[in-house]
Amino acid sequence: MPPTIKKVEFIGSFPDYSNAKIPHFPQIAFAGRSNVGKSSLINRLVGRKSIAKVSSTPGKTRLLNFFLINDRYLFVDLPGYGYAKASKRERNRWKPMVEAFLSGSDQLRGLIILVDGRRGIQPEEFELIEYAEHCQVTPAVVFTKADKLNQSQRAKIRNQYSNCLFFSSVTGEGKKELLNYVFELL
Ligand SMILES: Nc1nc2c(ncn2[C@@H]2O[C@H](COP(=O)(O)OP(=O)(O)O)[C@@H](O)[C@H]2O)c(=O)[nH]1
Ligand SMILES: [Mg+2]
Repeated sequence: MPPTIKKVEFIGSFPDYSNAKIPHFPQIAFAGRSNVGKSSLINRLVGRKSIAKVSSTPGKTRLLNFFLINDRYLFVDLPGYGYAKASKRERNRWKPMVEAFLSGSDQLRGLIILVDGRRGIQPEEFELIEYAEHCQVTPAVVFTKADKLNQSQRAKIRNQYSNCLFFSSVTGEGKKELLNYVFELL
């Protein structure tokens, strides 16, 4: 039977994983450049229109956002990076915050790294993949905004990354596959 998300509850936004209010459940984290479509993907994945705020100001979400799924898993929306207008201080804060979470959480089962298919994987994403592996967290890359990709763009990505996943929050493409993948990790 395909996995379904029946219940979603926003737990809160925290700067780290040490907060007592965060229940101890297996976690899947979502990371990506600002504006990559992370909030839209989470909303689409859990079947809620705006549980993860689709921000009109990219880079606004600067904390770790925790969502309780089906009373037994946590989805963690990590802060976006690469926002051009972010202050230097903000930019410098992102890396230690995310790395502290990746290395410090004993509940993390996987890191989903979102990449805009039109931009491709950049140095920041390669670094994230390496850091996740270093922390024994399984990384996976999902190419977002698939509805904007033509056949040749898709073919190029497929040739480079044989088991890549395409996702569109507009058409719902890739939702089933990503849910299957996430529940396998959990
Ligand atoms: N065409 C298309 N646009 C998308 C998709 N996902 C997000 N967007 C748009 O991209 C912008 C950023 O989306 P958002 O989810 O806020 O990105 P975030 O900053 O990564 O959380 C918004 O204008 C969305 O409407 C998608 O799958 N297809
Ligand atoms: Mg967002």
